Amino acid sequence: MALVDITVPDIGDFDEVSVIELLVKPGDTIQADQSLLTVESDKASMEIPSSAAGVVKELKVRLGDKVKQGSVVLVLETAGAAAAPAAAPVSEQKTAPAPATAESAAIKSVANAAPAASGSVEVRVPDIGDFKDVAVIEVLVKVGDTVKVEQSLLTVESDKASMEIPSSAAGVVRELKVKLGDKINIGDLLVVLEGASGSAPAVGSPAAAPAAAAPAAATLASPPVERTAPTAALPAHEPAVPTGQLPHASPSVRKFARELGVLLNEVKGSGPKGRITLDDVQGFTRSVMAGDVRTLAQAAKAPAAGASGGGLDLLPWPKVDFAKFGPVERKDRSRIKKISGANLHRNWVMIPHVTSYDDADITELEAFRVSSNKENEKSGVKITMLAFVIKAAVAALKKFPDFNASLDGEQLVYKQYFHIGFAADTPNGLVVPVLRDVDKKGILQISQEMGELAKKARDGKLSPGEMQGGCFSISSLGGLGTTYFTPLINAPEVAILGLSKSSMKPVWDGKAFVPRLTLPLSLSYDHRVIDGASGARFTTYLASVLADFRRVLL
Ligand code: CAO
Repeated sequence: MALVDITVPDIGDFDEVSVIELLVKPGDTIQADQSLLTVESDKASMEIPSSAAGVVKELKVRLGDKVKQGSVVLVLETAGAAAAPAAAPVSEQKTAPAPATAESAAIKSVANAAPAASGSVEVRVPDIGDFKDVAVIEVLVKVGDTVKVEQSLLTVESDKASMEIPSSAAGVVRELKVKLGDKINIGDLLVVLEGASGSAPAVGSPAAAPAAAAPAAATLASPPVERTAPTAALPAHEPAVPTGQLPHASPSVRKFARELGVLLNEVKGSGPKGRITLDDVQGFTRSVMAGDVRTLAQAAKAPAAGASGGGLDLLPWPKVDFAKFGPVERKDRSRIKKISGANLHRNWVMIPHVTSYDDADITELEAFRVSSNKENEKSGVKITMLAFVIKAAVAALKKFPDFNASLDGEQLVYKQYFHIGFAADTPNGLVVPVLRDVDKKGILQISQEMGELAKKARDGKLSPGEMQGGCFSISSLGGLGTTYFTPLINAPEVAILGLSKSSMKPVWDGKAFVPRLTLPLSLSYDHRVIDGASGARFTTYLASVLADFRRVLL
């Protein structure tokens, strides 16, 4: 065991910098290279790493203290002999690249701002020390933005440090030459500014940052955003940092937030000058998990609960001891039932269903079906009414394309293919195989493929691909009975047709009641996409085609 003073390493041109964040406390076990504190000058912030591993015995600095190279930061109890000299931590020499100081970066960026076409200036990546192929993790400006000299244009990150790249000139962004994820190097073109008003004035005296002893992480920050009231989090809808301004946080906090999927501009910083700390990100995450706060993304997806009527606010499911009332047997639900049940529940809750009911006169069609089956007896393919309804449904989908669409955010996707799903009853539950390109197939082929798919469904041999890509579904209970029912839409489709058992009904022909074979139709549609009038037109047209298929030729 040895007690070791951990001191501030060579931090380049920084003379005296303020401690703005303490990242460890007495009793903490730390690793070599772990960040101990964040310091900040008026231009840049950086994290000071430990040169050794051990347990923190005593902190020698407080928030607001000024430190410089050689200042003792803390006393560490290490397992072995004394740690490596603080000013040249071994791990940093090996792994940490040397970010240029803010001053040197700004000055070098001047040299890299070159006039392009008249009135425009190309801003390039300044000298960023040893950084090579650093990834763009934030683009802070967009085409049309007016930027000032020194305003941060983007944030880049290596495996050890992140830094902001300042603009060397002022003007309006005419072209943005980088995007998220791009890898950039010194001299790469970043933006073309129009109406550029010249390059950055030199800040301080130029001096090269010593490569070997640079801190493990540094952020070349634009002037910090002024924020006062420190709170951990705030309800969504209000970004904590106004759009266009950069949340102020150290690289490790940024990395932590990114790992959690937290957007820093939604987190209110409690550190000096509104800096976002690790605790702020954790506090924000806890609040979101507890439901006290919604992220902007959540708020955009769902209406607010409470006064506005959003949120289901349901009673818990009743818990009943059924055995108290008589003998019971428990069985696990089948895998298909669990999957289809979850899908049906979502569709029922999320889609505003309307069902319209109609009757189709299929007297002539049934006669044709029976005679066709006789003619095709040898083929072994049996034609059922469902095959005709599938074909008639495609004619209706062509006439009313809204029914062949899907909702995608604020857009409707109109499909130009006609794949029809049909609900198949199997011993394990309901599945919906899909017949492809029905518009290009005849009744015999449809019947044959339907028979094959239905058999596969019953045998549990349908592949996932055979149940995907449907545009519209049909659920036929015709072989079983029922008069009408409400079929549930198979999202992301927007409509489904239910068929019940056909029966002879007396129909008034203007002079007398005549017996007609009547097929009950139940059409459910998504009212967000289809209005009631369209629903009525669809079933009316469908019924008319089933009554006389020649209508599709009109
Ligand atoms: N009216 C009167 N009779 C009908 C009919 C209708 N609308 N539809 C079918 N029939 C008759 C058929 O002509 C056949 O008669 P025969 O045995 O005399 O030839 C009999 O009913 C059985 O038909 P089928 O069910 O074998 O064939 P199909 O093409 O109509 O249906 C399939 C195929 C796979 C869709 C069906 O077997 C099935 O599984 N249906 C259940 C679907 C379901 O569960 N839907 C509910 C989903 S929501 O929970």
